[in-house]
Amino acid sequence: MSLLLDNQFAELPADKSVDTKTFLDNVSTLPPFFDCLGSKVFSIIKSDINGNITKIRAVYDQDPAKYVTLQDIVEAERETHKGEWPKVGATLALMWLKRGLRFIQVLLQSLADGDRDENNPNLIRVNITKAYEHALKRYHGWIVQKVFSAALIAAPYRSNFLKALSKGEEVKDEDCLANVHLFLVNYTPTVDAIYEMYSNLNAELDYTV
Ligand code: EIS
Repeated sequence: MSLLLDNQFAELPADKSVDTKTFLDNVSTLPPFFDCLGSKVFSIIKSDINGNITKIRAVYDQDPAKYVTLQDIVEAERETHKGEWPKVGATLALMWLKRGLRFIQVLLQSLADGDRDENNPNLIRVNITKAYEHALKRYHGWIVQKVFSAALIAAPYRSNFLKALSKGEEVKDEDCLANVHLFLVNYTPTVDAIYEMYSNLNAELDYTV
């Protein structure tokens, strides 16, 4: 059994709009996964991502018929918050959430592609570092980059990580990675679509935390 395939993301429609409810249901399945990673440092990340999801859901729940797609929310907030936007509300929460989602995407893709440190084949630090440099590093000042370094040291071994993705069962690497690959089929276009929306609406910010 594969944790990822139990939580397969929905296929995007032709106009690449992301249905808010389906998206929230899909991403809500990701945070519990952090619990099987062990170290406390992952609880910081889990609560940050949970906070983003809660914020977006709170806006959606106010008026589900109005906020059918994620773009509906971002555009409505642009009208309501004017000067403060986009550093406000669900727009800000989704801006950060999509970076965490991109991190996960690049990490999984790198594992599926077989990127490895030949000297330490059971470590996934090269994969994690690749994901971090791609998705998050430029938004982090030196203190948060130090938190990243701590997370890197606490990162699980490759074998344990793949086992966690297979819900604790011993599954052959190639079977697990085939599932990762399948998961990415809908996941990657969803993350891409959110990035594209932020770029089209000029909603992206590049301040550091
Ligand atoms: C945002 O956080 C809030 O999310 C947002 C709002 O408050 C805004 C205000 O500016 O700030 O400060 C947070 C930032 N979030 C900004 C930092 C949190 C800790 C980050 C630690 C870095 C660790 C990097 C990852 C290392 C992981 C190793 C993995 C080993 C397996 C399957 C693993 C998946 C890991 C996924 C990691 C995603 C990290 C996401 C961090 C996002 C971030 O940088 S609001 O809140 O608007 O909702 O109120």
